[in-house]
Amino acid sequence: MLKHLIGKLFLRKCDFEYSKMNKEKEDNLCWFHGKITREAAEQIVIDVEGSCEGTFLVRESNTAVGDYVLSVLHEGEVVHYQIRRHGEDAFFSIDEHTIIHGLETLIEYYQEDAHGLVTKLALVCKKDPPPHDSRRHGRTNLLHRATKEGNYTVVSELLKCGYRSLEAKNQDGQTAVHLASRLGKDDILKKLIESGANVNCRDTAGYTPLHYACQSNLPNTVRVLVQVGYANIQARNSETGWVPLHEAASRGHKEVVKVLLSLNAPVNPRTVANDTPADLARRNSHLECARMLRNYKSPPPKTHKKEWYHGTLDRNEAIALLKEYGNRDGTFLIRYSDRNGGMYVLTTIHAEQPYHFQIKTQDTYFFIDDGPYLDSLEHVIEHYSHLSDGLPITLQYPVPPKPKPPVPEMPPSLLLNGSSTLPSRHALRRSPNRSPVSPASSAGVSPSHSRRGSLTTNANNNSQLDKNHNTESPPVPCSLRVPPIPPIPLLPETRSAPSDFISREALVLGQVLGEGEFGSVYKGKLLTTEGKQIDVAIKTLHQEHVDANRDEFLREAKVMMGLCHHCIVRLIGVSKGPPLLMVQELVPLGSMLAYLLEFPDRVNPNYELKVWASQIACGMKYLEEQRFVHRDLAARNILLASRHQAKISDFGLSRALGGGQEYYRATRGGRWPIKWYAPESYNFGTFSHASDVWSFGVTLWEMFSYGKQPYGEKRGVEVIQLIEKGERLAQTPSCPNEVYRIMERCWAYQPKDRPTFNELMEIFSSDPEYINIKELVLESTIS
Ligand code: ACK
Repeated sequence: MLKHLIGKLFLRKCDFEYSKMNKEKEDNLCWFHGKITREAAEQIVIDVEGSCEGTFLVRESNTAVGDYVLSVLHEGEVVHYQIRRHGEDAFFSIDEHTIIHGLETLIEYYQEDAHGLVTKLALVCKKDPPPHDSRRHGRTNLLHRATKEGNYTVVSELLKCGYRSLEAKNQDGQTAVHLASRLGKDDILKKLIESGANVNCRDTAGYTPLHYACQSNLPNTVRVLVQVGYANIQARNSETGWVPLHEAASRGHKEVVKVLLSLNAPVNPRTVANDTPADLARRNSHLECARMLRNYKSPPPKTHKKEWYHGTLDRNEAIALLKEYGNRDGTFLIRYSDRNGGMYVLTTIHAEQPYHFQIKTQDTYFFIDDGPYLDSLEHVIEHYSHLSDGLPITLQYPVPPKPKPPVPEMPPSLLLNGSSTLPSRHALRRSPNRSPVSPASSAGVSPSHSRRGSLTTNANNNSQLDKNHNTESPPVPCSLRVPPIPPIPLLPETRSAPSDFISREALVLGQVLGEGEFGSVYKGKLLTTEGKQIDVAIKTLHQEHVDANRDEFLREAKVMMGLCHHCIVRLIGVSKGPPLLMVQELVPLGSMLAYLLEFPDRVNPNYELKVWASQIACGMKYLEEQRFVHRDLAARNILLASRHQAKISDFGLSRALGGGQEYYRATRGGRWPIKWYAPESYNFGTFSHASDVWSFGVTLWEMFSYGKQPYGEKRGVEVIQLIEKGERLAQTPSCPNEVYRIMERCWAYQPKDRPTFNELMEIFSSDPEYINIKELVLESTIS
């Protein structure tokens, strides 16, 4: 019966006869000797008739499954090269940098030229052609033909007889599984899968069978491949990076898109050109499909942060924890790393080897390398627990954080006795992502702020300094004079309550400026009611922080709503989200601390630093008039609008003073920046304008030391002991004597002995060095 059927197939297809040329080509491929020993290989290469320089054979590796070995004759000796297989597909390499699709293509490559081997390959020691599953392409065989014809009977008869060429590839590098998937021959496909055929192999064009089922709009075939064959739903085309969802979306195949999503395909994978499926659908005018993808809500993740998130941890600490936890393949944790400006890192184990992957953010998404955009850290873990998708292993065993000692209620006077419950330096940092306060930066590593290009000075800065009409403040010295801030036609003039919600549609998120405490800060555009676009900074509250920090985030917005001063970053409004967004004026040069670390040579201690000091004091005086205490005044929280304008930001810890009260008493501890705190704050939890003045002194010290970390590596508890003993931060070489004397006054133990912000503003703006201020400004605008 089989013979008869096959006969019919042979007769109908004249193209089945292979040409002489093909035959020769195939003969040339007969360098494969199966699983022979190293010694046997050497014998064959030396003894073969006509043996010469470059005589070679390929054999199966005896040590690593799936690998091969090339044995080649060079100057009378046989040299052996391991041919490593990459992944399950037919990708191979001898040297790490040259990965080639198909063992036969790899051999051809080294036949053309030595490409770093001891010699180029010449004479073939003839035996068999390489195994099908190692090849890039081959020629059409009976199984291909029967599959194409949809002849289930022939296919099943062939497979029943133990047909050896299940993985054989045709001229296009396609296997029978490719053909069945492309043509929707689902019965045949199931049969092939049942017989153990590989569903994830790639053809010459880099496509897997699932790519073809999606291209051909075959939802049922897609189901068979994924549910029966466990096809990799995230297989990327080796050149374009397209995954099956890109194929379906770009063609507007909505049903297939739905099936893929229902089978847990992530909705936002990215091509090499960074396109998501929705981008491709829109570009090809499949608008309904694009809308469907855009509106798709990924299912809520089943995992929770508390199972694997460790906060700030360096790589050695992380590796030690994984080891402690058994060091099994797929053991993992997420940590926050202070390096390079701060980022989340996934640390996992494969074959006892630790791997670290940066988790980057873009808009409100999280992603690893060229992997899909995912909605939250939890979604990242969920995704990589189902699929390795480029990682060496799927995530399997979360390492939970060790319980931390509770943060003490204030007043923590006990801490003075050296209690170890004081939060660590990491925990005290309010905005961990601002690397300048991290250990790395204190060791002299400055953060990379690519957006901070060369400083743009323009003539306006000069004229701004000459103008003298800030309507809210009394007449101020020339360094503090700026034109009034024009109102943005979006908020009512009163701006008294955060009811000024900005619709999400009016906002366009651009590049990430940096990482805030609860989420990224983006540069963006705001469309005003007048149809204008203004540059803004957009602070986000990541989904994972919403529950814990929504109130604090909104409180910051509420404080800022009531403030309007040129030395204070202005809040424009809030977008309710999700995600919750805070829209602020864009302060183009970013944090003063980063600027000091990055461009110390652009900052003159007798000009810029004194101008900024006077502006900070001016902003703080205004804050005092509004009866707010800031509680987090530090160089990291001062932003620079230009080299001539500093602004106070980060009001997350700020509090309003109640009627007639001179201080605010905190009832809870938390991540307190102890190194910036006055004795009455760390001892009794009281915060006043005078305690802000202490912090101002520490900020001055940071400025005049060009971004050094106060008290170096000392821990909070040690700093407290030092202050209590009467010691203070030491004068640094770049700090003028008269400025250091001001700092010392700010650090008077008794609050009443410290200068006021009004006095500080006066001191800095009437500094005798200021006599030449105009010339300095003029010089800087010309240079
Ligand atoms: O030094 P940076 O680039 O400046 O990094 C931090 C980061 O976001 C986290 O706070 C930047 N940033 C915050 N608010 C603003 C703003 N209003 N304008 C410009 N950059 C901002 C800050």
